[in-house]
Amino acid sequence: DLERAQAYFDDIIARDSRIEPADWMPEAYRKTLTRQIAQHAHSEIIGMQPEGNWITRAPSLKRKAILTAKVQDEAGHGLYLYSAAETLGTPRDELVQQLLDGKAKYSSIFNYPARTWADMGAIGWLVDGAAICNQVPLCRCSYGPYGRAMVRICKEESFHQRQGWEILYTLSNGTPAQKQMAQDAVNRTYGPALQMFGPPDDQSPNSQQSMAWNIKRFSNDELRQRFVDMIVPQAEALGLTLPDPDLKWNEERGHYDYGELDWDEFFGVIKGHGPANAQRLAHRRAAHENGAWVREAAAEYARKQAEAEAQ
Ligand code: FAQ
Repeated sequence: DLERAQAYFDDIIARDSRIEPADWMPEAYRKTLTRQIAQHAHSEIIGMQPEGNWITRAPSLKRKAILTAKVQDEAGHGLYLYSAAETLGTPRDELVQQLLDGKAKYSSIFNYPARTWADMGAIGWLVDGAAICNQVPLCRCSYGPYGRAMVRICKEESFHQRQGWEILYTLSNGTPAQKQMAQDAVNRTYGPALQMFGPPDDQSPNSQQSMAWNIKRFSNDELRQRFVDMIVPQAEALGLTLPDPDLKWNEERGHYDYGELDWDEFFGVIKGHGPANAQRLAHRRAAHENGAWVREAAAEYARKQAEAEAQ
């Protein structure tokens, strides 16, 4: 029977069709998707912090309203993704607990502090830009609930990227000090944004299998290259430079060459040693504890509703 189930699964993958929650799937497929979707959800929730930190200091009412909306979108993405992850069988409170215990990864990028208002621009342009590049192919992920969640999330990320670009454009065309602030933010964010695509292909243990299962459609390095090719002309339009002396057009390859990234730094950050890891987790734990009464109230309400219905 197991053989038949495996053959059915293999056939769905070979036809580039979709696996749904009630379908049989190999345990390793379930495990890798639970890891990736939960890591993605945690990233959205932890990713609210660098920007949430700037809401009270946004330079105008309009900018404050826009930033508040963006951070709310990230919360929505996180909850949406936890729901997609739950369809694989691990309850949300267990996934959240893994994050609070420091056992689950979330994107390396959110372990860097957001130092100035210009970081709101650089995060929108580069971090959301990298997120879109990585997530558009995930709309075609073989696992139905994840692929469908990605469609809506990508639409919102596109708006996020445009708002970041517009912040940088305004600063870049402002006073010399504002332009410098924009350039400094880009200088700080560029390398870590490129590392969002994950380790180089030859150090990426999951890529090959995830691509064979149609979870990932492109390798980490392929998507990183696509992102670099996309942002070079955008940086020119902004009047800003990218902090990489090796960045240059390669006629033969039809792509931009770019310099080696600091992979020691990357592996340090994902092991928990980045500049803001401890602060991000401490803040998330405090928020979780402060929200305990909401969970208790919701559970009590659900209990009373069920009791009333049973009568
Ligand atoms: N940071 O074998 P691979 C956002 C881990 S966008 C931390 O290559 P895989 C929007 C990896 O999990 C950011 N850990 O792994 C937003 C694995 O862990 P393991 C979130 C990383 O899965 C914008 C190990 O290293 N987006 O939040 C990173 O095939 C602005 C080996 O790596 C997603 O999560 C990293 N950068 O490829 C919010 C997208 N890279 O097995 C707020 C979905 C790798 O040791 C503000 N995820 N690891 O436990 C993916 O596409 C994939 O999981 C990759 C990694 C491409 C990230």
